[in-house]
Amino acid sequence: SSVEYFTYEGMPFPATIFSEETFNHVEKEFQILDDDVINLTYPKSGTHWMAEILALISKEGDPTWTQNVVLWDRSPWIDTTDGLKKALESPPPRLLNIHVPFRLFPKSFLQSKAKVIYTLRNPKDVLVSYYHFSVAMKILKDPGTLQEFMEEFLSGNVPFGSWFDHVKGWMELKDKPNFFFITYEELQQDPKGCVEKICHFLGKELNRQQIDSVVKYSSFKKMKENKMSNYSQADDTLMDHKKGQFMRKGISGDWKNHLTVAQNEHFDRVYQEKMQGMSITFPWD
Ligand code: PPS
Repeated sequence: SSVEYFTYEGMPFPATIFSEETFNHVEKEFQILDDDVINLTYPKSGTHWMAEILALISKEGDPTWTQNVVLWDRSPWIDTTDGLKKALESPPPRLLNIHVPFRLFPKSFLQSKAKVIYTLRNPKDVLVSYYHFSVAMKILKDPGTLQEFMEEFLSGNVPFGSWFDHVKGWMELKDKPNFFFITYEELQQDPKGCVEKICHFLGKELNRQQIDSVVKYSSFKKMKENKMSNYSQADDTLMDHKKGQFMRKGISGDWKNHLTVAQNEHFDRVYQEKMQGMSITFPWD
C-alpha cells in the first residue's frame, strides 16, 4: 500500500494524523497546566494501559467513565492533529497522552508543576508489538518482514524515532520531583504496588477497595472486553481490524516467540552499544 510519510526532526511520520504544524505548536506554544497529568511513552510501551489506570485513579476506581467514553477522548494524544484540538478544548484537570522525544516536548513544561509519568517497556517487546501494529494499521507503512522492520526500528527510522534516543533523552529528567518513571514489566509483576506508587506520586490517596478496582478494570482481560479501551472504535480508515488486534497479547517476553537467535544477538549488540554509559538498570537487563 502507498502510505505518505513526511520527515520531522529526522523521524518519519504518516501525514494522515500527524503534521509539522501540530508538532511545532505542541513544542513551542502548547501551555502545560499545573494540574495536567501527562502519560508519556515511546509507542507500544503501555500507553493505553497507563491511560486506563490514570483515568480510573482520577475517578477513585469507578469504571463508569472508562466504560462510557472512548480512551482517546478521555486522554487525547496531543501530538496528533485531532488530539491537540481536543486537548485545547478540554477543561482542566486534563489527562494527556504524548509520544514525543524530550526535545519536542512542550517547552512550557519546564516552568510547570504538571506531573509526567513515563512508561518504558523492554524494547524487544516494543519491536514485536510495533511490528504487529504496523501490519494492521492502514496509516502505517507495510513493515515487510520482521527482519526488515527490526533494521528500521534499530536505526530509529520509524514514527517517533529511536527507542534508545527516546529513553536516554527522558531519563535525564528522572530526578525531577514531577517526573515518575515506571516499566511495563513492573506493572505486570505487581500491578497493585504500581497503582499505589502512582497514586502516591499524584497525591491521590485511594482506599484499598478503590485501588483493587483500578487494578481490576485496567487488567488486560477487562480492557480487551471494554469497547471504549480496546481500539474496536478505531475508524476503518485507520486500522484493518481483520489484520490484527490492538489488544494483542499483553505479555512480557513475547519477543522470544518471534526473534531468531541471530536476530536476538544482533539486537543485544545494538542495545549494548547505544545504551552504554546509562547508569540505570531495567527489569530486562
Ligand atoms: S500505542 O499505539 O503506542 O498507544 O500502543 P500502547 O498502548 O503503548 O501499547 C500497546 C501494547 O500494550 C498492550 N496492552 C496491555 N498489556 C497489559 N495489560 C493491559 N491492560 C494492556 N493494554 C494494552 C497491548 O496488548 C500492546 O502490546 P502487545 O505486545 O502488542 O500485546
